[in-house]
Amino acid sequence: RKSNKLWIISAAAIIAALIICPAAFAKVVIKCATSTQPSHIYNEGIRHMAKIVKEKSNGEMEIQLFPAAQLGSERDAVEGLQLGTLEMTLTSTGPLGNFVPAIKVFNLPFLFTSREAAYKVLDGKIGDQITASFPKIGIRALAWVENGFRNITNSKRAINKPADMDGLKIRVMEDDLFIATMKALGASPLPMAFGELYTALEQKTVDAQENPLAVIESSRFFEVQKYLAMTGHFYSPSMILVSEKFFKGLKPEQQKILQDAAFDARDFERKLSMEADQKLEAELAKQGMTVTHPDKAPFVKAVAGVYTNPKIVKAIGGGDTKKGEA
Ligand code: EAX
Repeated sequence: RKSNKLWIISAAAIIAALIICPAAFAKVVIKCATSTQPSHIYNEGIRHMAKIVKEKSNGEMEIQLFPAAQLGSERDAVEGLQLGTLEMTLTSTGPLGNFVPAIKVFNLPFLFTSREAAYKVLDGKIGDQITASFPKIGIRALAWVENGFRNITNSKRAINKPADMDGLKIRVMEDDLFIATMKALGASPLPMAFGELYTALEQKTVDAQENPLAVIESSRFFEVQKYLAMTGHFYSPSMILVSEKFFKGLKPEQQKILQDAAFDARDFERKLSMEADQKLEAELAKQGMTVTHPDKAPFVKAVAGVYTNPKIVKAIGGGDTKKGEA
């Protein structure tokens, strides 16, 4: 008798729990990998997105953030999405040209002179066409976010003109356009994953690197780099990406929650990026960096050949890569 009653009570309790709180029984865990340090704007953007997703799904969906390349490089993350071993990443376009060649177009130096111009293209027809081509490679592109305008740091000398770049060993992201650009400026580029960069600078494997101020500050490159030149030579877009396999397995309402939250995170993150540019130059100077503002015209002139280099043109068109299909 007693055990029968207990059984009924516990069954009722489980049913009640399922009605009140189905999330406890059907949780969607979304692991998200980034390569930058926890305080960087990417991770602020993802935490913002995680909060919205949690609220909108009544706790049914949870984004778990793994920053600082804990789960591997940006390239590893992209491959993880394709395999379905990782659900989500926020990555720069650095490694993406190896998967979707059309992305390389955004790796051209001095392509955008303002954020507004970049947003117009990325959030418009061209950006949409590129994101629409991602499912073919097993990835869903949710939104264009931002890394920002890249500036050059080094441990050797102040940079005021292209000639000051001569012979500098500079780490670049893994794409032929970055290599071609730095060669055109007279430097010796070395492609390397971001996670290895601080140590490479510290041990002087390379003299220089280039990144937006928000990355330079959050990764504490000021500890190992003395000079900062505000060249703004690349506008570096980034993307919020999820595994297509994972996305397809979600309910339509869950897909919508994720997509809407990504757009919200995009606007939030871009604002942080803009604010970082406004305040971090002074902060980095305070940390001991010598900041220069080179005249950009000679730099623009020096890299003009990158736009007409037949190999580069072919690569952007998709003819020079192994895996891409766009
Ligand atoms: O995406 O590799 C880089 O320099 C990137 O700017 C960084 O990982 C942020």
